[in-house]
Amino acid sequence: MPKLIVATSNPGKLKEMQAYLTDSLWELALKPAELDVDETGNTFAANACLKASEVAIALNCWTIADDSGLQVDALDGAPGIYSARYANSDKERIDRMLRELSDFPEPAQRQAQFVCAVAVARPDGTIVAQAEGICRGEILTAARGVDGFGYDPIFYVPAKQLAFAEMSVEVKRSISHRGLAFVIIREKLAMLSTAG
Ligand code: ITT
Repeated sequence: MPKLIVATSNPGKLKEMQAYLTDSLWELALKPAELDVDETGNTFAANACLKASEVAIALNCWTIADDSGLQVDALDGAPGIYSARYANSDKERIDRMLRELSDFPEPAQRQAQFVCAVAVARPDGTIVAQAEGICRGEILTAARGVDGFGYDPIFYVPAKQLAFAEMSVEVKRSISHRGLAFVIIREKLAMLSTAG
């Protein structure tokens, strides 16, 4: 079974990525914590490619990376690729988001989407697979639920009538940005596993 490095330092993301890659014919391994990549790209896809490529070269291993974030319509798409840098902790990021939307109380004014770009690099750093997933929803006026990570307690999906943090792992996977991106990337990884 070929080895695949999962290039993330975010424990919540890591848990989902590992769950989505079980039975994928790849043996998963973690990126060393000290190996960090500067996210200098202008898009989710560019940053996912940078992370996958640089970690692949550093370790000489097949690598998968995810770049994701929240785009809020009323904030012209912010924080977007800067979602991790929006504040210093999940709680502070959520508090800042609720503060910035305090003048927009109606659900119609709080429309948003999560985006996830995934990239797979060969050991020489060449990108060999990419996928993107989007999940539309709205930003709640107060946190709800205890599951998930990051912005999950304030991201509500009307189709499920639940916040991400109120969903089971299976339900979040079936509709989330990351779940959708991984449906595509799993298919590509299945084809690549024979070449690994
Ligand atoms: P790596 O780059 O090491 O993977 P990171 O946390 O820096 O970890 P990103 O740059 O992609 O990752 O930033 C994504 C931000 O969006 C971060 O604050 C996440 O917590 C948040 N995020 C991404 N997917 C999410 C999800 O499914 N639910 C809640 N928050 C999410």
